[in-house]
Amino acid sequence: VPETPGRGRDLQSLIERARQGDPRAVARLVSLVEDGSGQLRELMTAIAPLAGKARVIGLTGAPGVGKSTLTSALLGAFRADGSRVGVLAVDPSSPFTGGALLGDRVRMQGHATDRDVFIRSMASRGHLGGLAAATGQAVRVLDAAGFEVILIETVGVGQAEVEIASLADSTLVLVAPGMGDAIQAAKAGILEIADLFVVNKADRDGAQQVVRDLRNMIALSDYDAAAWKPPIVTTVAVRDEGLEELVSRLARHAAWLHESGELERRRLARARDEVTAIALAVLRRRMGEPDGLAGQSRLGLLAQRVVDGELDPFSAADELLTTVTRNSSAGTGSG
Ligand SMILES: Nc1nc2c(ncn2[C@@H]2O[C@H](COP(=O)(O)OP(=O)(O)OP(=O)(O)O)[C@@H](O)[C@H]2O)c(=O)[nH]1
Ligand SMILES: [Mg+2]
Repeated sequence: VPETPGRGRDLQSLIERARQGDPRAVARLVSLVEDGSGQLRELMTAIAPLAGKARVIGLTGAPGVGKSTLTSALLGAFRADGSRVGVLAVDPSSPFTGGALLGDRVRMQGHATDRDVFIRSMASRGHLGGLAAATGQAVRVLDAAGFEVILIETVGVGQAEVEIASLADSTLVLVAPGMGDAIQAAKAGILEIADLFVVNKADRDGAQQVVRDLRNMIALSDYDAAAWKPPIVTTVAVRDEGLEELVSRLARHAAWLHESGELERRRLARARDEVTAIALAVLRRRMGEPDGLAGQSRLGLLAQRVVDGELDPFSAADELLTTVTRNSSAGTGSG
C-alpha cells in the first residue's frame, strides 16, 4: 500500500473519534482489522498502550443452544450497569448469519441506536493470521476504544472455535436439553475452556438431567485444589431468567482471575500465541515467495537442490531460514 500524506494523522483522528464513542469510527477500525489493511500495523502500534482494560467474555456452544439470545440478554445487563459493550459474533462456517440474527435480537431490545453498544459479525477477509487472529485484534480495537465489556459469540465445534473462545478472559460453555448428547459435545475439547457452564432452555424437559450430567463430569475431572471449578448456572435466556445469577458468577470469576494471577497468565499465553502465529505466517509466506529467476520460490529452489543431491535438508532449512528472515518485518496484509 503506497504511503499517502496525512494517513497517519487520519488514523489518529479515527482512533480519537472511536474513543469518544463515534460508532462509525469504531466500525472503520474493525474493518481495517478484518481486511488485513496496510494500515493494520500502524493501528496496532497506536492502540497498544490503550488496550488491556476490557473484560472479555466468550460464549460458545452448539448451534441453536441460545448463544445469541444470552449474548443479547447479557448485553442488556451490562448496559444497565452503565458499561459500554462490544459484541463480536464469530461463525467460521458462515461468517454472517449469526451476527445478523444477533443484530436483530439486539434491535428488538432497543440497543440499535445506543452509541455505547457495538456489534459486528466477524469475517477475516485477507487477514494474515486467519479468523482467530482477526478476532483477537478486533477485541484489542474495541478495548482501546473504551468498551468495558466485550462479548464474543462463537459456535463451539472445532479447533478454530476453541481458539476464538480462548481469546476471552471468561468463557461460558452453553448446553441445552434435547440437543442430542450435549455433554458429549461439551466433552470434546470444550471442557478445558469452560470457566462457567450455562444450561440454557431450562424451561424445557431434561434440564435438570443435563445439570446432573455436568456435575458428574466436573466431579470426575481432577481439578487442582487452587483451580477454579466451573459453576453451573441454569438460564432461560429468552426470559432473562437466571441472568442475575450468571452476572454474579461472572463477577466472581473475574475477581478470581485477578487474585490468583490467572488473568496475567492467560494474557501472556495469548500474546505468546499471537506473536507465534504472526511470525509463522510471515515465514510461510516468505518461503513461498518467488526468488528472482524464473519465478521459482525460495523453497522450490532449495527443494530442487535437495532432490539433486546438492544439499541435505538440514542445510537447506538453514539457508531458507537465513534468506526469509533477512531484512525481516512482519507486514500485515497478504501482499
Ligand atoms: N425455550 C427456549 N428457547 C430458547 C431459549 N434461549 C433461546 N431460545 C431459542 O432457541 C433458538 C436459538 O437461539 P439462538 O440464540 O439463535 O441460538 P444460537 O446458539 O445463537 O444459534 P447459532 O448462532 O445459530 O449457533 C431461538 O429460537 C431462541 O428463541 C430458552 O431459554 N428457552
Ligand atoms: Mg447465534
